[in-house]
Amino acid sequence: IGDCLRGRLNAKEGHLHLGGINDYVNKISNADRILIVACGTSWHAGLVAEYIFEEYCRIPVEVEYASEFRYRNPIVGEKDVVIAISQSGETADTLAAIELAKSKGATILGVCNVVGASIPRTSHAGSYTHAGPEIGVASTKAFTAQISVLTMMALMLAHKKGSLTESEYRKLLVELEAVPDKVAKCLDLNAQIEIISEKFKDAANFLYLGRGYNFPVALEGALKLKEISYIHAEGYPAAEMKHGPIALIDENMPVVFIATKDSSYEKIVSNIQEVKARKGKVIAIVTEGDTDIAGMADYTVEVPAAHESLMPLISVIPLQLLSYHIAVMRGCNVDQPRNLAKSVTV
Ligand code: F1P
Repeated sequence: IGDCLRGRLNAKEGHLHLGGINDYVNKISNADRILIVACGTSWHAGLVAEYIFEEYCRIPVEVEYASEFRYRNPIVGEKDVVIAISQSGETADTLAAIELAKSKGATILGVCNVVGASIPRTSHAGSYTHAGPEIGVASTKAFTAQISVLTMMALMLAHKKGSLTESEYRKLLVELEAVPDKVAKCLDLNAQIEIISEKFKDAANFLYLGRGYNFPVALEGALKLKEISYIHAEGYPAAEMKHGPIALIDENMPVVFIATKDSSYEKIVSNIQEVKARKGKVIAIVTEGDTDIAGMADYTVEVPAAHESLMPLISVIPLQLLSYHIAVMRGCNVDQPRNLAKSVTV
């Protein structure tokens, strides 16, 4: 676990350093719940964190859009721990949400890219991502860096709390250390994804579907496409497809499935069959060597196998590349998309 979480630096409110979470382990372990507040891509990272914290730490987690939370009259108290996730550290809604939670006595942990930004300064503790600010507007490395940090926090907490055994903890750390090489392998998929992008660059709509840990990845894939290529895209939990989006599916609808081998694999395979039965065009992100889905989907992109809780770090990469290539082919400025601000401060 990185220096950022060892709590070597003294966390003090209003200071540059976030100081890790060491001093807050008891507080978090005894919290009534963890409340995650964020916007946009950071909110999607928060959803992944919800699954991870609940799985390993067995603490209830709620994920709220900061922009909703701040304007209602939420029930927050001293036994709540709030995690604020923000690339820029300046997002006005996230800042207002944590000020509100703080005024009610909650403990605030920041997860942020930009050192010394307003959100880390307002937080009691937390961690920088150590990834540096995004160069462009749309968050990409922030998503993976935020999830990495939140995963490290959850594993450390679960280990200290005893909800993960020593051997499970060690095994997950080894899996986590293997992630960078797997991400590098995903970047080698670039040429293949460029070819797929060419086929779909003129689509009017896209649907992204995933289950479990890959559900937030579906949301993030859709958001990236919207943000930089201006194609309407929706992300949905695959199991919810039958409650509405299935009506949209015909031969003109590209459906991106994030269908890596995990505990919901069989179910997502049947969702792919449902889409194919309605002539939808399926692009599937699958685990290396998966020939079953390859026989059904129009296009498959193979990513390295990983523990299911770490898969978002890997499965999001081909989706980011897909959005990038489609945007470039449509002549969009991927670094400075229209109407978007790098940090939304009002
Ligand atoms: C949140 C966010 C980004 C998005 C865009 C607008 O920012 O919604 O996810 O890509 O740049 O802002 P932040 O709180 O993570 O800085």
